Amino acid sequence: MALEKSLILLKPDAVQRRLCGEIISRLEKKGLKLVGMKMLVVTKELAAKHYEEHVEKPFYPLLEEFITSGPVVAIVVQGPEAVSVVRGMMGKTNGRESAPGTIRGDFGLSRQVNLIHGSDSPEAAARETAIYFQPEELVEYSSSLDSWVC
Ligand code: RTP
Ligand code: MG
Repeated sequence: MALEKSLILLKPDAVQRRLCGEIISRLEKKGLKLVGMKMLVVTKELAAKHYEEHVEKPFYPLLEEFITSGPVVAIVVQGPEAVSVVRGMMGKTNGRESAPGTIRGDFGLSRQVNLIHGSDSPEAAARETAIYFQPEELVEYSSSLDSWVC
């Protein structure tokens, strides 16, 4: 069982719809530990770095417009197999196809405006975390809950 970190963005629609608390609450209740969090507006340059795999795709202009349209909350969570755990909690990309019980399945109907980003591999998590956070902005702490929820 690998202890992993995952980089999460609560996208502009989550902020605009006042769903950040709800989503963070789900992550915390699952047992994931918050080890970094900040609010920022994603610039076009940052968007291109983050979504470098998509820059040449036909949907990128819309993705860029959406992700830079307002503030986001960037979060780093830590936990056992955190990357796949978070991806499971997010649901499929398209909210219409996401299962009930997932974040996108419960709160969204869109393929693009879909509330949350989560790293899709530990390597992506390391790359994306370095885009949004300086090393000193991440915290390390032990918690008595660790042994109960992991
Ligand atoms: P994310 O990277 O944001 O966690 O989402 P994902 O893995 O579920 O989906 P991905 O294929 O990586 O796409 C990145 C984001 O681009 C937008 N998108 N729009 N209009 C479209 O066809 C389309 N496809 C993707 C979504 O915001 C998606 O989350
Ligand atoms: Mg992705």
